[in-house]
Amino acid sequence: MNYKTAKEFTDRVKAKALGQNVLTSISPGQLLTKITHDELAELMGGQAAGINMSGNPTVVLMSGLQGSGKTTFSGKLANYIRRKGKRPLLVACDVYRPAAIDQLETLGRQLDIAVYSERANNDPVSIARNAIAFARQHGFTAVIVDTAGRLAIDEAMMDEIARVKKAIDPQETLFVVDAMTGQDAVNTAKAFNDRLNIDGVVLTKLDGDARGGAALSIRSVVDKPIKFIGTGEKMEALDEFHPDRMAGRILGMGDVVSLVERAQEQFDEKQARELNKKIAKDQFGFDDFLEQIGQIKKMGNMKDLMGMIPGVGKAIKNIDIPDDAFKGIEAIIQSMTPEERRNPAIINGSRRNRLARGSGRGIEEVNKLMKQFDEMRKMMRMMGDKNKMRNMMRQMQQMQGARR
Ligand SMILES: Nc1nc2c(ncn2[C@@H]2O[C@H](COP(=O)(O)OP(=O)(O)O)[C@@H](O)[C@H]2O)c(=O)[nH]1
Ligand SMILES: [Mg+2]
Repeated sequence: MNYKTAKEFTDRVKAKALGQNVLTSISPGQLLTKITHDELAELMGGQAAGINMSGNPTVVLMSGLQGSGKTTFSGKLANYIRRKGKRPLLVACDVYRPAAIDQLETLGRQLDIAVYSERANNDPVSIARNAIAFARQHGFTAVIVDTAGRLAIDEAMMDEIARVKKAIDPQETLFVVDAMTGQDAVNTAKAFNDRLNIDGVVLTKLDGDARGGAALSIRSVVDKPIKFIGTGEKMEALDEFHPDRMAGRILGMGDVVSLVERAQEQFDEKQARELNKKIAKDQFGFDDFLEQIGQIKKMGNMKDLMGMIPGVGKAIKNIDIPDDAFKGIEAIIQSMTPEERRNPAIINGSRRNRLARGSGRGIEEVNKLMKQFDEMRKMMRMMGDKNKMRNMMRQMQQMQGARR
């Protein structure tokens, strides 16, 4: 990304982050991730940009280098447009390789979508023009023109596609680019946009390892929306481009963002302030602990929540995590008298035995909880630092959930 864009971006993230409340159930790092995510999504266009289907027929022109996925995408788009109620015609304007026409015709047969080609004609401009006339005559309401690409940008290719565009005046000129080409994609996008004034970008091969940083760079250099992404060779693998999902992918942060959103929904500022006061006065007791657990539980199913933490989702996929991960802790706390909850220091050996019997959880579990709680309070006292403490609590609670 260029320096100016990057600088503006970080300034915006900074400004937003400085004014934020840190919630009890998420860490400042997670909150920052969320802010960064939202700004990234904004940078990539905020909303998903649709395709312009006005015009009868709607004409869409494909452009891009060879191998970027133009022909594949043409088929996917025809399929997509048909689902939107149009009657599409695919047009083979890649006249340099007979195999290219075969490829499009195969796709057409597979999808049961008509393909227009002129094998004896090697002028893409007249083929495209003829195809539009053919579409009008035969009641096709959308025309998708697949073109030839070169391995690198060259003047002959640019000139040819510019002439095709002029001849058919499409509603949409799409630039198709392989997400795996990284920064090269930016230069190519710029070259095509300078020459063709494209309407949108299609980022293909996102089913691979590419994180999608190209989406950011392209957007900041050509300022044209990314409209679709390709996530496979199958004809169904066409997705509308959603800036927010792409931002998540670029950050590689699993679903931290939705985790934060849920926490923000559940967050009760007044409660949090009271909690902070108690901690400051070293009055954090089991009732408060119970309340915290309640807050976490409100956020949703334990396994779902854990799955949103980057790296954890996969690891716990096949592990059975009961939804009532806190059940034991809750049972023990509920067996305590109000005095014990307020002042855990009085919970001696005989009281512990009573709690174990009362909760039906066994003395080891009671001891474990007492120990954890004790450590937690020690930590709070020691640090007197609100943020660090919140982290600790969060970690403890997560640990507790994972172990059970
Ligand atoms: N994995 C994956 N492969 C793709 C995708 N789009 C296209 N391809 C493959 O990339 C290769 C080149 O695609 P093609 O449509 O022929 O590119 P063109 O030269 O621009 O017409 C083919 O093998 C396609 O199957 C995609 O989104 N994901
Ligand atoms: Mg092709």
